[in-house]
Amino acid sequence: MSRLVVVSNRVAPIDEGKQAAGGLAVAVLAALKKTGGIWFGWSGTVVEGESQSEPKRTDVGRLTYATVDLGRRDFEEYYNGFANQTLWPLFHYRLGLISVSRRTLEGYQRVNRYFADRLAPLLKPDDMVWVHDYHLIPFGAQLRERGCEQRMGFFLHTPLPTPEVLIVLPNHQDLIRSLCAYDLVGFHTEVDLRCFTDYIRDYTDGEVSEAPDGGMLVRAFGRTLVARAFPISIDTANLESLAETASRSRHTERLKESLVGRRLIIGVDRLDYSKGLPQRFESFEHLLANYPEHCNRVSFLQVAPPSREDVPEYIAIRRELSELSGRINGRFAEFDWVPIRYLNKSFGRRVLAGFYRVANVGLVTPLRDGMNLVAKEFVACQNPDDPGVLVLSCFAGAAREMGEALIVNPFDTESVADALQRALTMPVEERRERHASMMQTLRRHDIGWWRETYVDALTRAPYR
Ligand code: GDG
Repeated sequence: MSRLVVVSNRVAPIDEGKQAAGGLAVAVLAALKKTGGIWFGWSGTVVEGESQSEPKRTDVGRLTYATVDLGRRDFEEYYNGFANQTLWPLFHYRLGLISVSRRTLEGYQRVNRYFADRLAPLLKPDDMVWVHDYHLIPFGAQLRERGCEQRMGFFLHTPLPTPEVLIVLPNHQDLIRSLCAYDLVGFHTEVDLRCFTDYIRDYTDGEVSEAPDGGMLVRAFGRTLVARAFPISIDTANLESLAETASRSRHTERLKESLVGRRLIIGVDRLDYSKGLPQRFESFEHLLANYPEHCNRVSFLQVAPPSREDVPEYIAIRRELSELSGRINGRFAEFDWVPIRYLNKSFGRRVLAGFYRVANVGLVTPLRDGMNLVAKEFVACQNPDDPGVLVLSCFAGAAREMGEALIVNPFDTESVADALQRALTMPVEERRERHASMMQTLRRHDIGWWRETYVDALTRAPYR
């Protein structure tokens, strides 16, 4: 069996006790544990001066972590700059938030070259290389330039926007050309896949046809590759049992006691403007204003650990949310009840599982999201006899698989309030039915299924 070499911007902390927050880290670790191999990427350390470290290798069982440090300028231009101030907002349809500069683009390309320089000597001819996410789109092409002919796959964890949005990027052609250096390009949904093939048809000389084993065969820029949707998922069985035991934990008990019989709505998100948090707070405000019977009867717990704290837009959204929660709490709070419990901190995986289990409603309303694992985690953690209701944005990739959730438009905050009202008053039979049906999907398509279908497809490369 070929060795799997996974490449991602950030390699999750080696100490598993330190819980990695973020869907990519959880999924990648699950994939590598099964097969063994190398996980290559940034260590998370920023050093003064240039990026020039040699990979630091740590072996844990059959898995080798190989990490390199980033110099301060590269961290600013590649990570904070092009990745998180250009590609992230663009891929999430936030054109008003993007900044475009040659300096950060050069930083992005420089770091992709640096990573390729450091990984190429570690590769064996039969390795399969699996590259993750928007930070590293040109990475495969860089490896090819260094003579690497291994099978190479890429998976995009964000949405891919329509060509009309993508072409806002000055180097859009280079970016798509470098995607075509891979043998297999994976997206979360058929919608993202269609955006890719539309671009190939409309903006290149390339051709697109059905691939015999699933997905689309793309011939473009002198290469042949398969592009296909692989909806990412969660470790369903593991979360089910985690939530079952966590329901009796001290944290869960404390949360229940603090509610003194009130219902609970929960949201869990990295603090990111793509997650629709201001609109979500306003939706909850509409619930209290339009359905006053919920005042002092329902609490909303929003867990939002800060992320990308050096990027100005993230500082701004944090300030906005503090003000908004303060204003709404000021308007509705009673001496014995605070409507919104807004927490800028993270919790352990087990604690979160217990919190999901206690909640009556999971409120997952991103304005745009590649998949959204929280939606799936919330469902997996419910008590099947008395499950909570998922209220889910139609703009999350997860909505395409979880049609039994209450699907909402997060921009339409009054109708989100109506959905919350429906969720809070839904009879138990209907809750059970919707939950059972979503669980069927999550058991069939769990993280193991995602890894295996992707790796299987990559094993069949090269495509001709
Ligand atoms: C990207 C894409 C795509 C969150 N807070 C805590 C915590 N988390 C965990 C959640 C979940 C993960 O982080 C977040 O995953 P999401 O999928 O919801 O969102 P992104 O971080 O934006 O992930 C997304 C994903 O990649 C995978 O491809 O679905 O669309 O944007 O697992 O539980 N975990 C812990 N404490 C927290 O406080 N332990």
